[in-house]
Amino acid sequence: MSKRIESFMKKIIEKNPGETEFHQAVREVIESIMPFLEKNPKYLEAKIPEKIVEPERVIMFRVPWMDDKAEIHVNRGYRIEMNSAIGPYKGGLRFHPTVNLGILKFLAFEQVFKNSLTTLPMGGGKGGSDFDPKGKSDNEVMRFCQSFMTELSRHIGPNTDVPAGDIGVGAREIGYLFGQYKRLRNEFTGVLTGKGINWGGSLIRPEATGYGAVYFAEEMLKTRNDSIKGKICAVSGSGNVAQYTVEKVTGLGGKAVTLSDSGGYIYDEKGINEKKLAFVKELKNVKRGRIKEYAKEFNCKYFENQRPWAVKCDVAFPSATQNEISESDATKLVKSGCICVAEGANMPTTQEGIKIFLKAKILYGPGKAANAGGVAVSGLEMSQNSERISWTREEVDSRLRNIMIAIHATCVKYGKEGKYIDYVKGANIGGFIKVADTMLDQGLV
Ligand code: NDP
Ligand code: 2IT
Repeated sequence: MSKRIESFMKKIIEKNPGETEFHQAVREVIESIMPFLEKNPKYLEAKIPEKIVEPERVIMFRVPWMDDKAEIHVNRGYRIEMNSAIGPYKGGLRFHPTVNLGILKFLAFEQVFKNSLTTLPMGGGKGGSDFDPKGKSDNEVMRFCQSFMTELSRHIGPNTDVPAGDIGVGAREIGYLFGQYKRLRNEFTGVLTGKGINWGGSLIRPEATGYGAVYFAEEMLKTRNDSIKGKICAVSGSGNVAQYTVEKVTGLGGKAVTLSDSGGYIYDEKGINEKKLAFVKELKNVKRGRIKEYAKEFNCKYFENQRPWAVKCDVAFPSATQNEISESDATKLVKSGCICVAEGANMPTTQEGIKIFLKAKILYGPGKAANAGGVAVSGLEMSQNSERISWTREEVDSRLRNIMIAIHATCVKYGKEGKYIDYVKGANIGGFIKVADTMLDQGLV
């Protein structure tokens, strides 16, 4: 590996101690764009790589709240405002006990490239808290969201920073957060995306990440004259992204056979059809139960504390969390005949796992390209809010599809190596150029 990469990474590690996920995300990008940077020294001279890894601003704050028994709890809240070159900071909020600065910085960093790829004018950001919504009542979640927004509200705005959902933040949480923002500011604006349909939300936003990941897989398969139709698909997670991935896979004639949560995975050989998916939506979004209950309901296998990558599949859609595909999982997938991986989650594959996919020359679509559909439709929600109008499902879905096709084309443009398309390189260079050129245009900021 080039000396320049190693000395760059050494500084990153020294300056951001212990932030292993952030180091991992930066390394992936810097390794794949360095040959391009060396051919285009203007970016190196202007120190764009050094600037792009340094958040414009990091906000960290106390979030005190009271549970139903009047006991007081204190969580930590964050917002990473990473890069605003091409538009307001944009990116989700994650509520999960594992949340820390390093994880949110990796997510904010990836978001900058992802948002650039969408073709829409959005900068990158990410935020959240180490709050665990599991086992909390609706009232507890509401009080937490109100306290979180009380501080966050002074840092965000429809033209400044526009948060949305991520792990542990869905329709319910966005509602509570929006209500509190409106109350504090006395303003009805598009300050958050993923809003309810009655109060400024966009049709297709709930579906967008999952549908987009499947559209992206379809584009990848098309390069080999193939399609999702008839494909056995392994999906991990059972939240927002996983649910709508399964819905679109089924809609396009594929067969989704797995779903998971932090307890384990279910394997339904017959396929997760529409009726079974309706059960999952009710189980996860309303009852907030465990995926294990699916196995009982539909009499299929449940594997405790395991991930679904040992199952024989043609296409894999990791849609739970970071680093859920290890080197040995990747090896299993390739050996069992998996030809395509489209990442619904952010950075679900370890660096060693990615090397296995690239070496095997399977179709590997990294998260910042494959899961960009969610934030893309968030961008469309912002446009509709600005105009105070709402588009039909068909209009939004067709824009989403065209955006995923455009992202795929960008990956091909910058990632083609002979007959093979390196989507990692394509997404990283494609995402970088627009942001870097804009940073050059805007001077030393
Ligand atoms: P949800 O909270 O709706 O669902 C998350 C799912 O992943 C749950 O099934 C959860 O299981 C599982 N999960 C979370 N953490 C872990 C873990 N440490 N180990 C095992 N399973 C875990 O989140 P989303 O579906 O919104 O997000 C899933 C992924 O997609 C994340 O990586 C997110 O960053 C990414 N993403 C989301 C977008 C969106 O629009 N929502 C857009 C782009 C990417 P359990 O309930 O047991 O915790
Ligand atoms: O990782 C992501 O792209 C998201 N969680 C969605 C962000 C958004 O602003 O819709």
